[in-house]
Amino acid sequence: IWEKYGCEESVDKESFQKSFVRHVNTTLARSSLNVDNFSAYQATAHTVRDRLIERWNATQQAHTLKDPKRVYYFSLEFLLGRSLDNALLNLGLKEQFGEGVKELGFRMEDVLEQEVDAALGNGGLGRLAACYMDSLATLDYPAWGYGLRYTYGIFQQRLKDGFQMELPDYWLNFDNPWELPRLDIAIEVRFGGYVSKYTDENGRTRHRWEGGDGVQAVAYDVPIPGYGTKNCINIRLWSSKPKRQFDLSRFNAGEYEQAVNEQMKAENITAVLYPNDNHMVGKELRLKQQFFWVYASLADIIRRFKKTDRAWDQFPEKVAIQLNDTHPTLAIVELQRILVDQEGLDWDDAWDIVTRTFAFTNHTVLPEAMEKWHVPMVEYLLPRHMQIIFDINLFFLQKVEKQFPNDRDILAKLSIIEEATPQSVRMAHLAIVGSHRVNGVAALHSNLIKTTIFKDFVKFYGPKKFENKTNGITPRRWLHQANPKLSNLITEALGDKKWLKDLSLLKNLEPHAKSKDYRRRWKAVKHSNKVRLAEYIKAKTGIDANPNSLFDVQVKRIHEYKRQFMNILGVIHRYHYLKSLTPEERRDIVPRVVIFGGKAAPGYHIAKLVIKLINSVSATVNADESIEDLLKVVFIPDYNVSLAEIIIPASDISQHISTAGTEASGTSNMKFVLNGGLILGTVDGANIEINEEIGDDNIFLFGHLADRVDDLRHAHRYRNVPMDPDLQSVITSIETGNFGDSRIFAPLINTLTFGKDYYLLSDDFGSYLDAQKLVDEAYKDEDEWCKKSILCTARMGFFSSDRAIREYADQIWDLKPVPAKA
Ligand code: 26V
Repeated sequence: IWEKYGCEESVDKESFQKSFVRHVNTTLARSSLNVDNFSAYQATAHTVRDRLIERWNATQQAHTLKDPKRVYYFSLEFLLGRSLDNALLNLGLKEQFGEGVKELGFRMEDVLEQEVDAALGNGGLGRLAACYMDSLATLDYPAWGYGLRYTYGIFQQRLKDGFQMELPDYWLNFDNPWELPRLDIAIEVRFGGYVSKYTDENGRTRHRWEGGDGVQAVAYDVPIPGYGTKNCINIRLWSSKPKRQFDLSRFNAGEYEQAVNEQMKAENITAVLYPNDNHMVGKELRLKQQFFWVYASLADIIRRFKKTDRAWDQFPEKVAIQLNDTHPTLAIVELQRILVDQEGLDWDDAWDIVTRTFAFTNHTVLPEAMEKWHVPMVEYLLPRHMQIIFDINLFFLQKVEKQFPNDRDILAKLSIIEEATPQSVRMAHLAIVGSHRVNGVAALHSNLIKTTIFKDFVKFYGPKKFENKTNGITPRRWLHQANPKLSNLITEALGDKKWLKDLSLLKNLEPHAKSKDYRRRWKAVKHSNKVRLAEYIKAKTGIDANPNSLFDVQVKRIHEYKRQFMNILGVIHRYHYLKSLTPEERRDIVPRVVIFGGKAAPGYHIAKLVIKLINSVSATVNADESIEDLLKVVFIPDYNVSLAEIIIPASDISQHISTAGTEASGTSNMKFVLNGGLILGTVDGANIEINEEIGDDNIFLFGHLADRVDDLRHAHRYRNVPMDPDLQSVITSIETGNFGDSRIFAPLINTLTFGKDYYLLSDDFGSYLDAQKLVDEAYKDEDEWCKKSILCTARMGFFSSDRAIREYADQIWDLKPVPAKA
């Protein structure tokens, strides 16, 4: 019977329609008379889901049979965006299903628009995890992601009078066809309790973590299909639920309401994604999320390992765990606890297994983003783990002392415990000590961590433990899916779609930059993408963005270090300049639409003021008829993955202008250039490597270098550095009230004065304006610009997440592909 019925469902148009109708009638319980676009989306999604599940099963079965080493990617954030279009393209079903849905009376574009984003992440770190899952699946690596299934993803952003408002993102309002609930996979996680000591049968002193309150972690699996392979990997997201068993003694004691309330609290743990990006807030619930997640994930991994009856010392030969930033660092402690307390291994043997298992990726050097947890809080929630952390630190510092006798200074610097009141656990230190490899995410960043925040660790371990893995992006979503017209034009030039699996093949586009006809068609694609974005802008903001203008884009989280403030101050400068021109002079001006998008953390007041200033400038400039179409300013609300897919293909120039040394890598810079957009940027993060690949002629770099930053900051603090005069006049203009009541902007303007300007806007403003002039000049020669655009795309092969994942697999995980059977 299994053989007879277990065959794969076919994927032609007719079988799609059959399945669509069946899902409408059964899954949705609707009649054919009652199908709107949303139901059509659901029926299509369920049809695709069925195909995904077949592949998911085949892949997991192949992996179970072969029992290869697996990598587990631990990330608190997976910023997946929408799944339907991606799944259709990766499975190669877009055409048949598109035809099928059309004959049923729907347009695929409308159907795709119905899906809400899975927005379980803040920004770069979460989207990187999503790109890496796409590459792991595409390259047939045996991999799983582990994360949390937040009930509320990143908040939705609305604007009210130009101010950001946050609304809850209740994304699970309707059923989510992209997850497979595994209600049978439930793991009890505990908090609190106490540690008891005992002597075992061999006379050894042992510890046991006992008592405490339990909640359940329930698994939800999210299938991730590879492109051009049958392989389909899994992201397992945990959701917190009350324990099945209530504490009966509480009920008997008449504490019904209290007992029920406590059970309800269990659900809080995975209720909400913390909306901070690059800023640590020491909330107890956040620590609970972290422990809940790593405890359940490790229990799951160990259950799988134990099925194969191997000795513990083989664990690192079967399991690699990548820590996406410090958020999952407690996994190091939890594995040590399991091995020592539960499995009875000696401390040193256990620690050897632990350190061979873990590797750690650092994503930021900003001091305010470094995770630290107060010792009393850790002690109260996780008493045994706190003891183990102290022991890990003790044994580590003993080794440090041996290597550097009588150097108290280095002990204090390297210690996992920060000696303040109260003491804190420095999670990055714990992650380094418990991992065999530490990596940064772009060449400059990886060097910086070795010479700044982790330099004392390099003294102790030597440089080899620290390496670089430059980030990458998936070309499937960020070109093929987001920019289908460009994708087709590329495929036509290259003869086939192989480039989607080997992005280095894009280099064969270079000769086409010389073809006038190819350039014409390349330009036409960019133009139609700009028309699409202009329509979106009109619909959402009412602003007319002329697609014949230069589209200048900065979309990313709003943060002082990313300097959206500098961008809008530059816009004001441009506005004044335009107003000073005579009609003849104006004829020579390239019209610009300056587009902003991005969310500010709800508690980050300065970032929120930047949004307000952008909207105030937008209101003034757009209403000023005297400058006509020469300048428009747009803030697109609620920037997210789906919006990025519309915005990025439509940009002529995008801005990546962080203070040198502060943006670890950036990944949207890669997305823009891959789509033939030029970049205006500082010498920071991956901009530097992009420059190396695409050449000086195709990028606009400006500003001070990272090695100057300390001196410049010092000067602001202790000397009277005059403000750049152009910047001064822009500030004066704001203060005069040209953009509304200036009093609200005082805290923002104060960041530049009073001896601060921590992000060095004044120091870079002159060269920023110069670089902008070069952009204006270059854009006047449309044909030359188009050549640059083609060369940009052609030279971006290196930045595929496939390349990045291969480097991780070969150099950190020692992982080999295992193709699922066709
Ligand atoms: C840090 C923290 C600190 C504690 C509170 C919550 C929270 C949430 C996220 C993070 C991660 C911040 C680091 C981050 O997102 N870094 C970005 O990582 C990208 C991928 O490597 C990189 O391209 C960006 O340059 C970097 O800012």
